[in-house]
Amino acid sequence: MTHSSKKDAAIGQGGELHQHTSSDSETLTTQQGLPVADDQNSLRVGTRGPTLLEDHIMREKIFHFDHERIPERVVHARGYGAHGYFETYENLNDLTRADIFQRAGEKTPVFARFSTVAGNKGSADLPRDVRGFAVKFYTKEGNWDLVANNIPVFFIQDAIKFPDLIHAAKQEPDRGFPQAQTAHDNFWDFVSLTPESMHMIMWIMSDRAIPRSFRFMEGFGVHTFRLINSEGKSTFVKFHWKPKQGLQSVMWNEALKINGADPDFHRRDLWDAITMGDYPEWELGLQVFDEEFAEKFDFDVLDATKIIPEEEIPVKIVGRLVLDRVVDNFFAETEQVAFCTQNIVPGIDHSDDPLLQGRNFSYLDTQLKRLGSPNFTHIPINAPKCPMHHFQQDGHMAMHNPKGRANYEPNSWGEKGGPRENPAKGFTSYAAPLSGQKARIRSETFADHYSQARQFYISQTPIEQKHMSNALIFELSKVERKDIRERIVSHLLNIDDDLAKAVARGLGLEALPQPAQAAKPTRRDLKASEKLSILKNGPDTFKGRKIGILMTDGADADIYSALENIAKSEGALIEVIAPQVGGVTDNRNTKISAAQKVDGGPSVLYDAVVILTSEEGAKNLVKLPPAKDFVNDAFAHCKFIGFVKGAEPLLEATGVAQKLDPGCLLLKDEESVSSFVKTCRNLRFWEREEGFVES
Ligand code: HDE
Repeated sequence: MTHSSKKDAAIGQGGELHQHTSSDSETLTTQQGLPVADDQNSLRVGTRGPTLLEDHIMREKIFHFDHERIPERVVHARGYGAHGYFETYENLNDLTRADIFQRAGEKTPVFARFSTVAGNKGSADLPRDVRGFAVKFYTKEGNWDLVANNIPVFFIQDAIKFPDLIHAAKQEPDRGFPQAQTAHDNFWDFVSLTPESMHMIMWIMSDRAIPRSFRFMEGFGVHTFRLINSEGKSTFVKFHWKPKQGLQSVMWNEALKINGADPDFHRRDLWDAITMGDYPEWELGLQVFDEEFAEKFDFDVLDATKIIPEEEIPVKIVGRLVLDRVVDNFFAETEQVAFCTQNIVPGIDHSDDPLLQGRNFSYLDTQLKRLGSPNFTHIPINAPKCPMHHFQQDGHMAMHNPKGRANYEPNSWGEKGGPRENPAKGFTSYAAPLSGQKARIRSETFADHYSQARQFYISQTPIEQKHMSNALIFELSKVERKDIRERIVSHLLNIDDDLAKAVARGLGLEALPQPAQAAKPTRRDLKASEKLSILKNGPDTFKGRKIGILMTDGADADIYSALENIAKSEGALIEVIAPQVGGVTDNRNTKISAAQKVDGGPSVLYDAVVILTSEEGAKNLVKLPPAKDFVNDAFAHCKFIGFVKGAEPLLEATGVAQKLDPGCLLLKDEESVSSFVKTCRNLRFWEREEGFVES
């Protein structure tokens, strides 16, 4: 659409002056296609009289507006999506007949949506929460939805507990708050009475629950699924997504501040990365195992509160997901996309995991409520991209309606009678032999709730362990009832003594409670698993990360251009923060525009920072509290700080000059800038963390 800049002043029917733009764009119409002459004034009697009910143009416009909202998702309401493709690395026909895995190099279109779980649609991006990682593959044999999370286990073992879990996690029903957080009595009350949640509690109290962005987190299908090959042979599988960008999280104090500074931090990050051509990628990994392994494994592979350590079953990488296109319209795509765990394709099948079985009911059911019609598959984002032929018909908003006389099967209309079933090509469920009594029971093999929780804890680095105890102390300090706090500590005693003691100390408990009674002997000491730690699996590059450069007039032009070039060759971004968004003039009299005014670009929005000021400029920044916060926060959040000599007045005023450490690097020439950017690959200077003593 083109817009001419020619503006005309016109007198509306009511006599008031308004501006309109004359252009060669299309004529504005109503939904019925009626050309609109005046979109500024409703139809009324006289210049100041009542509006007429007859004004169908105004009524249509307001009627439509009144109905713009659809119900938000009951969980995972806040999310952000993007388009891309999945590229198959190799033919997997020995494992599965799924069409998507047959041809190396083939690309299948996908739509992915990332989300938080507990918060409402308008909440912030960085609460402590699980992240959804849902991918719809538009395969040639139907849509396959891998509706995953960024944590490989779940809180509960049986779907019947899901409404209780979610009620407890979301706002308390009388007061309607707190929003988007689990730091309240109801959540901790429920989990303290649900020991099976303890493994998941370890994960959500870790930094996994505050990812740096969607691009830097893993995804997990959680349940065991089945792969079926063309001979009908079944192999169990767990699905993994591994980010090519490496794992990264933020610190809790940082997350709290990011939510204020930029509640859209994660969605903006995804949007920016894709629109700048830095397409995020994940590799799809499979953990495949047979019945024999399932039998001898320490835990039940149908129990969604358990993982299979990668050391026991390595992850086989079979393809990659690339997100390379942002949405054209948030509502049409991200909001209306409907993932259903029941959407599987020939060659993939469900297992008997009771959580998965419940999900298979819930997703279809919830889409009907949310999208209002069983025809939600007619919405383009949900429609398969392969041919579809069926006899389902009518219903609200039916968009694809069959032609011809036959709308049932079998029929004897010959070729005109429409599609026929195809036993050779069609989906068949794996013929698992089953028997048993009908009863509401849970298998004994689901009973050990603590061993893997402990395994997760001991697999973390000391810094990560400290973040976990701090997270528990933070959350439980928001819990009003002491008995609930104590009940959690009694579970922690079944996981790790030091953790339980640290949390009890942090809560000011006078004495340790008795360990929680456990159905199974606790503390089976499992081997630590390297893959469970974020810090042990960080990136070896600073690619895709962002350096915030706090600049003033008179800044050193050479250092700036070195930063610009070296960051670019690393694949990292720089962003200038200045006292005014108009920018600064460097010491060569060149104007450098700023992306942020200093109070709009706090250091929490960057992975590393540089203080690039003249001495005069630094003295002026001392008078701006947000400039001091910029430095103080960067230091407190263990970020690498590059600075020039001129920055000293600001470093002194913040007290950072007095505690400079190897994470603070003086930038004086191209070489020092280069080693600063290389150092940034470590992401944080953790040794600085306040009160942290390496054990
Ligand atoms: Fe979901 N979940 N869930 N969930 N879930 C939904 O479906 C449900 C579970 C997950 O971006 C809902 O369309 C039950 C595990 C994601 O649109 C709903 C149970 C995992 C998304 C629902 C679970 C997930 C949802 C709400 C326990 C990780 C967002 C809106 C039995 C493997 C998808 C919707 C998107 C969404 C039910 C547990 C992942 C109500 C009953 C485990 C990523 O159907």
